[in-house]
Amino acid sequence: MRTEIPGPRSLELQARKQAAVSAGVGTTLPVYVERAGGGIVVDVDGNQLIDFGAGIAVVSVGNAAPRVVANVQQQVADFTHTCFMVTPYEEYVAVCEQLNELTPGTHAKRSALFNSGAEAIENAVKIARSYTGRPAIVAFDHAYHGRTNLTMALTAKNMPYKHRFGPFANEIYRVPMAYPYRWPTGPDNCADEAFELFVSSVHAQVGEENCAAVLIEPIQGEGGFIVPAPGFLARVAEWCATHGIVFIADEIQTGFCRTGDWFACDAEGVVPDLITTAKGIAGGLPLAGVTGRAEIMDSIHGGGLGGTYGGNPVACAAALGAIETMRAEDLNAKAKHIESVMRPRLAALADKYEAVGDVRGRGAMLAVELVEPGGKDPNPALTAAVAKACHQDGLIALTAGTYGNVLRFLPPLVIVEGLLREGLDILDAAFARSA
Ligand code: PLZ
Repeated sequence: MRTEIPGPRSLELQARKQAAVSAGVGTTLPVYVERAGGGIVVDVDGNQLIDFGAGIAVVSVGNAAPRVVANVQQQVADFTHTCFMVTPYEEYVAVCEQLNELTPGTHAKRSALFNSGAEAIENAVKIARSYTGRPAIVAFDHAYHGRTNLTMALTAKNMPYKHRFGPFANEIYRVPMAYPYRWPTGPDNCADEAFELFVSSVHAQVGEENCAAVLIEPIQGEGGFIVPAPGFLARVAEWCATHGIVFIADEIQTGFCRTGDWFACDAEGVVPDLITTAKGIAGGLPLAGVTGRAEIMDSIHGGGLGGTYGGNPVACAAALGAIETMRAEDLNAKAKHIESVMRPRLAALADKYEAVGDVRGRGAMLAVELVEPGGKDPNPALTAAVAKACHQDGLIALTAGTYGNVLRFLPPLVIVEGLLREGLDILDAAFARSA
């Protein structure tokens, strides 16, 4: 660190931001970035911050990853846009081939590309409704699926995502999540009871025959890195299959090696009918996808899916570079290694501080949930204090959770172990100062 955080140059830029950018667009840590790599963000004041956020689970291959940079530079020089719906190009097809190969299941698949996670979700819903001819979509407590009108309706949390932005899209129904730490009768009963509640709620409040899709994050992201009780996902998927309901896995945050597998569903052998991807897919360029069973994806009328920029050639070239990096550098193994370094350190925090109620996650998607000592009341004040202390010492740490009481860690998968350990030392010190 060279200056206080934020430094003088960042403060100047933040003043310009306040004068030019809508106040509705927040900044977690207002240091302005000059350049970034595999785990370090350098700001305009010359401070070097350790990155435990990866731009919210995006730059898994690192910032400005060499294969991404090379592919993008070549593509920008060749052509930047034609619109795939007008005159197509190979890069789009190649990304879809990769998605069809890498996503769970060996059945015939097709993909379509979009620009953002929310847009992928919107399209997955369109596809499921068209295929089934049914209206209802079931989503879960603590879910996050985006900020567009339909995806706000699917997102559970009011502040800041939905507050005053209604009315929301209809035919969205919410059911309880199998959240082991907060399951009323304890974690051991969670999978069974949550599944029974899911089935009875959908039956009583929606009706199976009205239900187009069940949409779930296999590990909930913004909602607080909630890992559903083991077996829950598989049972929900199986139940959907028996009722002709499309099971959609939102792997926008969990996908592309983040959890130590190509997709989080892999760990439980769950094969979704449709899967949405974004974030990690393209090393920081905006790209998203919907991948699914060929009979579902091909049931849509010609011209029914698309958009001006969806599957932009530069973003596709970046994705091909990112996926090549994941394979060449075995980023699944890297994510598992990150977990092996981080989890014991987080467990040690839980031993030391009563306020650390739960340690959870998978691979390089780990979190601690902070509570009031002696119980389970959420402790957002301590969460904010620890995050702030991390920021002051040069660690980019993010919060999450319906109650704002989760500290989540999403380092780039290419981070070197020394930096990872240094970041954990900063976290230790932040707890020591705040807890
Ligand atoms: N589904 C599971 O995690 C994006 C949101 C940050 P977009 N999560 C980060 C914020 O505050 O806006 C996300 C996700 C899951 C969908 C999305 C939406 O993806 O690319 O942000 O639209």
